[in-house]
Amino acid sequence: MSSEIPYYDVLILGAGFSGCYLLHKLRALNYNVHIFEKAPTVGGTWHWNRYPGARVDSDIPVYELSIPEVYSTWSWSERFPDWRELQEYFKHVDKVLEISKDTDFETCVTDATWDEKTQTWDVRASNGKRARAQFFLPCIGFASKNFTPDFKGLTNYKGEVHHSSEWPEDGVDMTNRKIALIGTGSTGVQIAQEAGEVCKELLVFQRTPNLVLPMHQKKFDPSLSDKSTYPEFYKHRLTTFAGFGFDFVARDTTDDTPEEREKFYQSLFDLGGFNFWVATYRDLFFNLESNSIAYDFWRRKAHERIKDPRKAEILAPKIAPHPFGTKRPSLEQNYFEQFNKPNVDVVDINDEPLVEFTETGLKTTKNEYQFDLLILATGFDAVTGSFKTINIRGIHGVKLVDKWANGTSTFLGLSVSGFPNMFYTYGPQAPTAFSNGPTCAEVQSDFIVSIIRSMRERGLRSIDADPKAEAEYAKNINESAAESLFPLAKSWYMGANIPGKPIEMLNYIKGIPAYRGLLDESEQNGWKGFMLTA
Ligand code: NA7
Repeated sequence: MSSEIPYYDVLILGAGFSGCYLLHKLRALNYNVHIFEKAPTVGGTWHWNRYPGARVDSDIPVYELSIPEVYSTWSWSERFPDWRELQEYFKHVDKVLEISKDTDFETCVTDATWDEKTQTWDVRASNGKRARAQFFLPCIGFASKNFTPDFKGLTNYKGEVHHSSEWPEDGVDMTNRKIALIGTGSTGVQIAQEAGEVCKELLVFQRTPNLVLPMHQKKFDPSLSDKSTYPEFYKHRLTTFAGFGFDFVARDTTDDTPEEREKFYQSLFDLGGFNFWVATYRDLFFNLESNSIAYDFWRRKAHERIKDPRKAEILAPKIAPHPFGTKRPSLEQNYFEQFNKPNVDVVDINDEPLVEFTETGLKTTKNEYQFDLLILATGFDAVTGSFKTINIRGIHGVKLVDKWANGTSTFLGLSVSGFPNMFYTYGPQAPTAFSNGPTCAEVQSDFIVSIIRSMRERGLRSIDADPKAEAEYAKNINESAAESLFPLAKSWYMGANIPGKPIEMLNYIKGIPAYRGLLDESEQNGWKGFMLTA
């Protein structure tokens, strides 16, 4: 092997939650491990998502690493911290775990090729950096390839334009601006709340209403400062469906009387966060009638807050746009109240489709709008898109994008047959979008570390997913999706937000405990489902 190309036991892509956790755990086992990171800092998605209002939607301390050296020396200010605080948190992670020491920043990987002769990965970046490694771990998140729809005439528009995930580092002054915001996902909702406070005018172009839930933000609860309770809590987090520390109740919607239901739903709303989504009746995602009951409650709550009946009907329509919770609900603080202002409006683009951009604004089939700041909160080629940004080639030079062209297939949502010694986190066919990020990242990372350690102990050089096991796993993903209401929504969970992308369930939807069961089953049976080579 050329002496000029650095060799690592393990090369990780990305210094977000997973990358930092894996580096820390593998270093402790004396592996020679290194990170290539596209951004100039540690923090993953929180480096890029710095648009106004960007804020996490999992409660603290659920949303942090369970590493004692990190949590015992850190304190938060709020229940749902914003991007600034998350960036500070990652500086702390870096300081405590010394991530930077083993990271090349501003190193955007373009190619990763499995070399059968040396049984290593050959990884190259756009800045000329290159490395070889026995194990290649892309920890690139589920939302690193952003998406701008092919809007007619967009380049004709002469005003200021920003996609939410490429927000200028020194910010954008929205004060007294005439703002158009396209997209009402989590990002659009967060931006609308900030823009509505300071703008001259805000027009929100909505294709699908966001069935937002009350966040109930509050100052950090001082009782959580007792860090001695954290180890137990982190163990408990692993036993809950979405890794949030709370769970569905063991009854169906119609087991309760209407009065009991009303009380129960209200209690979930009062708790705030994702309780109304994943601490509710266990049949929410499986029974359309039950789901409609939840939607009706949600709609009533929304209408209580929106004064203008026209706006209320657009934001919370009589007919549910999709079953409740089958698109990720966002957490809001004063989203609906923004629309009670005379200078904030919502345009239903189903009623008046977008025609084209002009130099000064946008034409729909019914109106022409003028604005001087256009914000695209149009999301991501989520889950699989991150992998399209790198030319990953496995055995016989097969490209990962080609393998997945007609449908995603993975084993256990962390490995792909034909791509030996490659393990990824928080990506396709894992609990990714139905879980708290750090919980999922840690569960998968622990499994990956166990594999790597066990291979060293057994003197093995490479490991690849068995195609039969992979096919079985994909069947499991697709069958569980078919039993649920998720296919009824045009969501990024199903790849349906990107024109031409195969429509398929991209996540494991049976929850963290069931997922851990699959990982344990493989590990306890000598890495069942994998093929090992000496
Ligand atoms: P999302 O959730 O994918 O939201 C994107 C939004 O952009 C959504 O409202 C889309 O409408 C809208 N969109 C997309 N394409 C178009 C076109 N062609 N015309 C009009 N509107 C369009 O991305 P976010 O950034 O908000 O959030 C991503 C996740 O990151 C979030 O869930 C968190 O987990 C973190 P649609 O709903 O598809 O009709």
